[in-house]
Amino acid sequence: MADRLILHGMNSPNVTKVLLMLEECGLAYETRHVAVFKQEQFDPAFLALNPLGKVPVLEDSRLGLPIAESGSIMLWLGEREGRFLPAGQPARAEVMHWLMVQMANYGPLLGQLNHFRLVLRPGTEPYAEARYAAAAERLYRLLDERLASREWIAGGDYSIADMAMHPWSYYLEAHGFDPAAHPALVRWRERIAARPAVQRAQARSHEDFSEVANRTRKAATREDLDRFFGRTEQVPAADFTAVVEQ
Ligand SMILES: N[C@@H](CCC(=O)N[C@@H](CS)C(=O)NCC(=O)O)C(=O)O
Repeated sequence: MADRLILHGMNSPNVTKVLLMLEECGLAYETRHVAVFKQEQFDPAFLALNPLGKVPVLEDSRLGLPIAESGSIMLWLGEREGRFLPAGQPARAEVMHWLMVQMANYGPLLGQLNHFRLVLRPGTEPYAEARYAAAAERLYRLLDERLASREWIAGGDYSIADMAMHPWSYYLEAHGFDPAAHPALVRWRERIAARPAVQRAQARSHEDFSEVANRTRKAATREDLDRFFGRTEQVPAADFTAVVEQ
């Protein structure tokens, strides 16, 4: 029986990473749109696939169990296909290292800056915005410096480390940073964007995962948004004075 792959997702960077890998490997796959602004990630059927209630999730008949977390999905596909994840060391360790750097830092910290700089009205949370802007500045700088002396992030060739980083690199301008000050990052971003598989992945994301009709963020109720942004409980105001003085 033919393999069956189903990607559950939305139009977002963590899902686009997986689309990049599926397209680079030339795999056939189906998609299921999860309308997160209408709380579909909390449907019992979806929570059975990923109890954390987040996309992407990949179902692969060859594996027999659903996998969440974009990084682990990419590692699985790299092993499955024997591509974009080097077999030999130290290239394999280097690719894994940079995949983890992306997963542990770029996704979460740039995601927080999205929230405090792009989602909230500017100036609402100056401490949080400044904290994550400083983290983002350091991360964009790190990437630019790394790419100044190499074509790809790790392992010598285009890999899942590049694919994981690429969709997030487009927040550079939206986050208020100057692309001219990050020339190596921009050149790398353009090299990847020119790949036919990347263009196919972006088209597929747009076609399959665009929020449509009454499933868009605009159609979200206050309750939908509160649940999406984790505002269901009152978050107490923080005073760090005592911690600093200790
Ligand atoms: N570390 C996870 C992050 C997944 C994640 O945050 N997904 C977002 C979309 S990009 C989501 O499902 N949000 C819905 C929610 O948090 O309710 C990964 O890389 O897969």
